[in-house]
Amino acid sequence: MASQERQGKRQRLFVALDLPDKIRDGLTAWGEGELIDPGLRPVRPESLHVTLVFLGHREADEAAAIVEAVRNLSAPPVLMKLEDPISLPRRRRAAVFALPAPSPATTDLHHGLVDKMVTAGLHEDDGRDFWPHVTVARVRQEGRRPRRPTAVTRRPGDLPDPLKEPFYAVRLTLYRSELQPGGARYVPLAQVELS
Ligand code: 2AM
Repeated sequence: MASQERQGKRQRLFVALDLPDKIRDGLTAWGEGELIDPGLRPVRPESLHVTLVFLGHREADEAAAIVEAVRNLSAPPVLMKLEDPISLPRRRRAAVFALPAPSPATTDLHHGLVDKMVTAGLHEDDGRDFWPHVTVARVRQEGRRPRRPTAVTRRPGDLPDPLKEPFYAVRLTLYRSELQPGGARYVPLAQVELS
């Protein structure tokens, strides 16, 4: 899949807010103590982000137009904060652990970005509610058919207080997601500093 995508075929794209290094480092240190259940696959430090718009699999010409559109964006700094981890889906066995990131500025940015992309013919709004969050770990699958998430007995504990202080997201990045055996790798294609 990844090599096919690199050969100019379809690319899996999304736009995200990047977290400041201090927050990424803090989350990484927290994860080293808390994301330790063998059933968990912690997200790589460089892959921690808040997805703003998921664009799905796109042809090379569309991807080029999206890169151009993102390069021409400008956005003010975005204030956000993180909350203690929750698991999803809510009433079934955990498949992912994520930190809610409630932030009116992020929600405004999401809607503004969706409007621009839709107007430019680069995206179709799926109408789903936007839920800003940082995914910190995915749960390994077990069994063959049906596959289901491994039971996680050592659930991640709460964040330390300094990681729950508000902070500004540093940039907006268009990523290509390359699916690999060890987990997805995200390649930045266009970046906009928020200032
Ligand atoms: P997640 O963190 O909630 O899993 C790359 O896969 C990024 O795009 C991830 O942040 C992921 O969100 C998000 N993503 C993947 N599929 C998506 C979908 N169908 N709708 C919205 N976001 C999606």
